Amino acid sequence: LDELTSILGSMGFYIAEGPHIEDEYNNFTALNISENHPARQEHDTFYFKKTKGVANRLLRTHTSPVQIRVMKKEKPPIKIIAPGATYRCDDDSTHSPMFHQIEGLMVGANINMTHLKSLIKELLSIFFGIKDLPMRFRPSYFPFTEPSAEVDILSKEGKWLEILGCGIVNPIVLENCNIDSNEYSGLAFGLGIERIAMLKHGVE
Ligand code: 2NM
Repeated sequence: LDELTSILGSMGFYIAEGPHIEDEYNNFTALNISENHPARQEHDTFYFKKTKGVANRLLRTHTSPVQIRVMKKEKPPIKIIAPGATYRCDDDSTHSPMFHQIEGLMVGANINMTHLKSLIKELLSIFFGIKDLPMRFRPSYFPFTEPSAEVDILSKEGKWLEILGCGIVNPIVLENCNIDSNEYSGLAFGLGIERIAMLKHGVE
């Protein structure tokens, strides 16, 4: 967390924080994750008991609700990272019910895929300390970005390892936060800290 926040801080990103207890709107609805999306069902999300007249509360399943809160409150240009704990109702040898993420968000005029690609390449090259780190962008899908991509890096063993997800912020998400999508566009990325730490330090 410290290494990644320090690299991204030197690139001009500000740290944003938010509550770990969120509501369904900030965690799902604002992010264009529909009512019947699998991630919303009880098995992945820790829900609190429902209270009449109060929005349904849950433990945030990603740090994206922090970006939603910032976009609702601030005007572009926005350049933030949201590091912190996230929670999913998933517990086996490869899943921990609490883990950490860093997500980044940049909103401004004419932000596009070339900015996203150069930013990610710079970030991963510095973090892994490898110049010209072999990297590939694979087309992917997230409800909150369009287009979306997953990024792989080539390990010393010659295997491609999935390392992060990213994309251009879906205009629907900008509009949900009252940001004019004709005037502004955004890039976003998210990665899991435990996973990237294990890869860097060779932990199985
Ligand atoms: C990811 C992948 C792609 C993301 C999008 C946003 C927001 F709020 F701006 F829409 N926050 N984070 C994002 C985009 C996260 O994680 C794998």
